[in-house]
Amino acid sequence: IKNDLILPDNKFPKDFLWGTATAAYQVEGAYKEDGRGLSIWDTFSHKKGNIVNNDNGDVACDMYHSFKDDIKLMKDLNTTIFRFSISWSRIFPDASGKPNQKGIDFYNRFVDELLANDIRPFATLYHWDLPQYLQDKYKGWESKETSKAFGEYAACIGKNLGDRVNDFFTINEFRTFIEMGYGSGVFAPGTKLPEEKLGQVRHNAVLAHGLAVQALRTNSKNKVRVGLADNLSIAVPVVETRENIKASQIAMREINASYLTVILEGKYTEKYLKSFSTNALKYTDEELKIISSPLDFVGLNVYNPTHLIEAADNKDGYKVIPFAKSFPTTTSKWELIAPEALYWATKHVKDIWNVNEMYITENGSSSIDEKTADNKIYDTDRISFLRNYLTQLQRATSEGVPVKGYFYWSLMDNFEWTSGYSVTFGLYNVDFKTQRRYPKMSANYFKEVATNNKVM
Ligand code: GBH
Repeated sequence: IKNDLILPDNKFPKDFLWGTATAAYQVEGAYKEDGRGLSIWDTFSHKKGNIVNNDNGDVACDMYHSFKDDIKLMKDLNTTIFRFSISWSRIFPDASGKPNQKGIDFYNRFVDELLANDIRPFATLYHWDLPQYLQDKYKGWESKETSKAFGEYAACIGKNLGDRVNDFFTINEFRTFIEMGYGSGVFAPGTKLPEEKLGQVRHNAVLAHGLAVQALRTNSKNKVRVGLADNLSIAVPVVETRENIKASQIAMREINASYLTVILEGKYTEKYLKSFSTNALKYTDEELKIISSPLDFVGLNVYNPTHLIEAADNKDGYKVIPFAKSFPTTTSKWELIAPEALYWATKHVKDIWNVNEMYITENGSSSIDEKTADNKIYDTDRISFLRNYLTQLQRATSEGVPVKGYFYWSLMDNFEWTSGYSVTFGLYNVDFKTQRRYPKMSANYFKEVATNNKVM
């Protein structure tokens, strides 16, 4: 064996940031503490039959109490950024419109602890836990009153945290909480609306995003930076020919028409508008301006591609190719393993919309995470997943795609929505009886990546 072993040269740009992510309802627990009001996810998960094993987030990872220790885990991983979400119903528990100081104090303590540990906080304002009173009073996102309330909540967060938190994401994954919460009804609040009515819900949510961008900027003491965390639909050229790549760009604008496209372009595509009958979608030019308020960065949650695209000589300019039945997935059937989604998502966003700062706000794998007799978790499938996805992200950054940081989903196992605690994404395993955390082998892997700033 020669001594001059040449190691793979797959570094990320210098200053690239590494971190992990969580969301309030999935980790905090303490659902009645310090004046927190109920959210639609409390109501939904307390109803029998909605969640696997009838699990709920009443206790979850109890991060409300354990955050100091959990921040140590972030340090152990050598990460320097952390993405968390704020529970709206801790801040505005009820219809009185009065903010709850104890809720604000919790996030003050949490943020101060992150800063004391040199971890830069990235706060998400909405990760699906709508205050129940807004659902009861206005049918939640079916009404623009909820969009306005979101603007007021953002103003309050700006006032209270905007002196120490510099980076905000408004809304996490429009597509998921709207299509599943108000379309198929399998997520909270469990509403089932026809497509024709869903357009208004989508519009009200992107309007809320725009109002929050403005409110955060005007109410924060510092010059805060604002973006969103979108699980954009991802068009991948089925074969990477010039024609297919072009076609996938065309597809990309269309399949994201109701969220990212309108936010970045300030208008709905013609094709999208044509899918509604006259007056089904109520909006004004003024609202389109608010929706497209300039952003500092775009966050992308990337797990799987949604469309495989081939060039076609038809009116759309592209053709959608079906996913093979045998397409590989993680333990979650929706999570098709296609690392190139990370490359194409970021490259398309740069090429189509000229976005010059992006973060991967979520990416991660659900695995079986079986424990060996000596209590170890050799989640080698998660390591392989990460290596392959990060290789594609490195491919993008090495070509100049401006991705500045990556948040692994998730720091630790947590309440995985309708799957309850049966599906795990964490780098740390959580024993939900004792609340003890155990590093999986992937935690060591991720630490190597963060330390060396390269694919390992
Ligand atoms: C993200 O959603 C969420 O932001 C995060 O909270 C979540 O924990 C993480 O991913 C892992 O899931 O069960 O077949 O009906 C990712 C997009 C959309 C994927 C909804 C799961 C449910 C499919 N998610 N989807 S199914």
